Amino acid sequence: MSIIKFPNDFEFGTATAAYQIEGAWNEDGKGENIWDRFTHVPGHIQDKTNGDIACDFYHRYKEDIRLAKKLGIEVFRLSVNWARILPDGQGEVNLAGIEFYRNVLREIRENNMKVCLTIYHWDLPQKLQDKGGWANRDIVKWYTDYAEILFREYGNDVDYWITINEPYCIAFLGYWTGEHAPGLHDYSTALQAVHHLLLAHGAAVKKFRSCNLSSEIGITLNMGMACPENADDGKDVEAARRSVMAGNCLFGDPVYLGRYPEELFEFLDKKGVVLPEIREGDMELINQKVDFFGLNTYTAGTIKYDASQWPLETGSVGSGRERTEAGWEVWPEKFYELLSWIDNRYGHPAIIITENGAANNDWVDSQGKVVDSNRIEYLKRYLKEVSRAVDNGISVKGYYVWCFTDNFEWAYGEARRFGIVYVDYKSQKRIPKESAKWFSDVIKEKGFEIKE
Ligand code: IFM
Repeated sequence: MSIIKFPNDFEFGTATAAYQIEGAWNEDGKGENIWDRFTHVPGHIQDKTNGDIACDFYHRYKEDIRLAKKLGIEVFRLSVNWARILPDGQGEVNLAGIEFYRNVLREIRENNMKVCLTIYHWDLPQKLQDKGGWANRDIVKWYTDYAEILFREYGNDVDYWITINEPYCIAFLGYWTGEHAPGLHDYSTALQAVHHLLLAHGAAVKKFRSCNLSSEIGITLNMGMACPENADDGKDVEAARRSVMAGNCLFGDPVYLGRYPEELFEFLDKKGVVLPEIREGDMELINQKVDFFGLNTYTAGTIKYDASQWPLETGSVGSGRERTEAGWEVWPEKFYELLSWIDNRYGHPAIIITENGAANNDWVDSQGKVVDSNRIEYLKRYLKEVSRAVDNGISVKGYYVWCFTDNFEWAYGEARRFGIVYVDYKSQKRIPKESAKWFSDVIKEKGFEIKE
């Protein structure tokens, strides 16, 4: 048995996002967003559910926030639904929306938790999508105007501001594979969207600095390490390298180093992808100083060369490890490798793990308990690697479990449960799972025991 210990000022939290929990999709003046539109089209969501009600957080936020407090959560991460603030995405402000988030933030603070607020977690107002969404460069202004409203309204009531959650998923799942809203299929447009997302991030950070707030700001990137299926095959090795460039460097390099990975752009150019239009001053705008690196990570990849996979020619194969219910391999050692890769490449940034967790086949047993031992095991193994990173001088400041309550898991609907609190979607009853109790003890002790 060994003891894993975290520093006293290490912050433990939970994370969630507006569309996934709020419901109230058409209440109190909220406008339609791309996920409202997308989920209402049959065939888009695997289990045919949608986020119209989700966890009904809009009406039950007090109950949920108090439960988080009871469990000892230190940071409560959530996001703002853009169309609740600006029903058309720009122009007239919906005061009921402003009031809603003011009440939510007050409730979190009154319960002595810190607030981590994501400005954009995938729910673009439909009116802006009608104008091209993230493919239209005007979105940099639309987004910055929206962010400025939040800075002015909520300012220092937020401890950690996150500009954008996972630009990779927004661009590539939304504009290339079409699994996510708005459901489009064009690689070059996705790449252009990446550039606009990063510009919007930079412009918002600049605006934030001009507001003279004392809170912190950063972006959340989803990253993972990849290794070749066959380390002796040069093509597999190159493919794995390309996968890291397209998944990690494409986002981290412009934000931290002020440039796109040239080798990747050369490769894509040769494959016929239209590279993004980059204007003078763009890279400087993206390359703003940020206060922390928000990292979401769940698994790692084994990559082989696959000529049929245009344009990257990378194929993903399994490595035989255990998988969570999301089908993602449990590979904690790669978490450590990723943290040290970020530390080296981006000059020792302060890192907050803004999401990590496991989907599990959870159900309520005859005693009314949800015994999610696999999730506890996953969290133990991943947190052990976080602690190893901290002990080795990597600046990891916090760790947020994805997610607090079970919630609407995008294209998979309600079927994939990631929460440490079970939600019965019919009755809206909440049941803290065994993992919530375990996590609560970890926070209390700033550590836990693990069998070696
Ligand atoms: O549910 C998502 C979240 O919205 C973004 N990061 C990954 C989670 C699990 O898929």
